[in-house]
Amino acid sequence: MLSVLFTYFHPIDRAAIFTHIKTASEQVGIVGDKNVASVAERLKAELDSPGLVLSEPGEMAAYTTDWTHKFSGVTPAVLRPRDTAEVARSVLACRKLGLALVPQGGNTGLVGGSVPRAGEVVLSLSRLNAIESFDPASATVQVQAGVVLQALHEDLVARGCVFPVDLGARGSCQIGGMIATNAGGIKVLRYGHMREQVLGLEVVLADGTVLGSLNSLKKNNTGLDLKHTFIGSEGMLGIITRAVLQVRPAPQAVQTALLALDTRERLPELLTMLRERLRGLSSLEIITRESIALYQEVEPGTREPFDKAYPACVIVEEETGAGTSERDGFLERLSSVIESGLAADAVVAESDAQAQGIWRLRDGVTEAIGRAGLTHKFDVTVPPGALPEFLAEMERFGDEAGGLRTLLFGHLGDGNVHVNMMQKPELSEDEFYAKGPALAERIYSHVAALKGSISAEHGIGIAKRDYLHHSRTVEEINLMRGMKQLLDPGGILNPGVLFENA
Ligand code: FAD
Ligand code: 2HG
Ligand code: ZN
Repeated sequence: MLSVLFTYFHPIDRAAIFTHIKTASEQVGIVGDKNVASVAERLKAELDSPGLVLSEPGEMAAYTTDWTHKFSGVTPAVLRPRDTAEVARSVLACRKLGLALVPQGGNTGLVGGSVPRAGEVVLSLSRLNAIESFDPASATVQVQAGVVLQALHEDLVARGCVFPVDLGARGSCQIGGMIATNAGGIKVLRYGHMREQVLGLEVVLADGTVLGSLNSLKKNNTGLDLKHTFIGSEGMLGIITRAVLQVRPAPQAVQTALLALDTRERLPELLTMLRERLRGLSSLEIITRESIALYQEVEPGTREPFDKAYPACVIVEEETGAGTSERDGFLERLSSVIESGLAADAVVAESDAQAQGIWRLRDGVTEAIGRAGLTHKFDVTVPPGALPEFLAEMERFGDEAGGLRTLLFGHLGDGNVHVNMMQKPELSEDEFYAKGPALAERIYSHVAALKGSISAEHGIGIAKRDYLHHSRTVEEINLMRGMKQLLDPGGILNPGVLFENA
């Protein structure tokens, strides 16, 4: 049965969530520490520019705890340069004073790489927030690193273009942070990760050198493509200050539907069929029952999207041409999926507002997890054929660990499952944390045996560095270490990220 979606989901105030997180973060240990205070004073003396050096605990609190509340640390100062030259001067000042630094964008990273760990200075890119130029002929945009993703999306609307990377943290995450983590999101299926969008970069290196590599050509085969060294390097090889990005023409129409599945066993067949039938498939996301249940608990009043609670729902989005016949084609294609028995029911959005209602459920799950409590987060890829068994195994691992609630959702089209194991009330904070290493080892060994990846899109940070060997060979890790040594011999850029003591 195909039906049309009305207002099923309760809206979440995204801004309030992020504000809540920032005000809830705590600043520890700075006040009264003479050494720390003198470091800040020395930085101020080196960097004489209004608003560049923050050192008041209240001003710095938002920069020292991450979005998950799992990672936080102390810092003597937060540096907020306004342009590339000030970033370079900040790096040189830190070098001179023997200080390490943590580059920070929107602080929405989920692997602990964006906040200080051992008294590093935080270097925030937030004030480098200009969309500098747009070139319609080459379909490129040049931006500073601190541009917030949503601001770029909004800017491009009037130009009839889109920047095709999208993710739930769009209101806070920054282009520089997204490049540094090679962010994925909900449109990788059609458009790829950040890596596929970046044409050129400007990067400040650990010795203060500005590496201007702002290529805007699609074809430029002139030796090593250095930008790839920094894409996904998580702030440990250089500080991204500018980027040239490819943009795409805005799709003429976007069709969105929510499918209800009465079994997870046939997910691989569903994937195959949707890929085959929906040639403009742009998103394919899965949300399983327990995740929907959590969202409903965190947002009381949220209605069940279907007449009964199915084991899983799948969001399908297709980019099509405009017009009634294109939309009818989408409905026909979906009907054939339901007739095949691979989906039990579907609701199709009749308007942008209804499509947003569907997406609110998906974004709301991540936000609900962020608000509901402490979570062990795993962001893995497994071969799509292994998905049904993998999902069941994760629930078993969670149950066997005890005191944990297993929440499964993610980017189905990429085989990317977000496994969140959330603290149940009966578990103390210490007990919850104590379960982390054994659980991680168990999950990552299982993922490695399936030839999957231990980090699909969030990166390694400090949260996963002990498990990197499950997805990378010794030779690969050694080469990465060598690159770190070459580019940052003093180890001042984001030490501890990717490798311990790097
Ligand atoms: P930060 O968190 O500030 O930093 C992340 C890392 O990049 C750190 O190691 C930091 O040192 C480094 N860094 C930041 N800026 C720079 C710079 N200019 N130069 C060098 N290094 C830098 N991720 C996905 O991939 N897909 C998703 O679907 C997704 N959804 C999310 C939904 C929510 C609600 C949240 C909270 C997070 C989500 N994330 C997702 C994770 C996160 O949003 C991404 O990793 C994002 O790319 C981080 O950007 P940021 O600006 O917040 O970076
Ligand atoms: C998402 O897809 C993010 O919503 C976050 O990548 C996933 O919280 C998570 O585990
Ligand atoms: Zn994700």
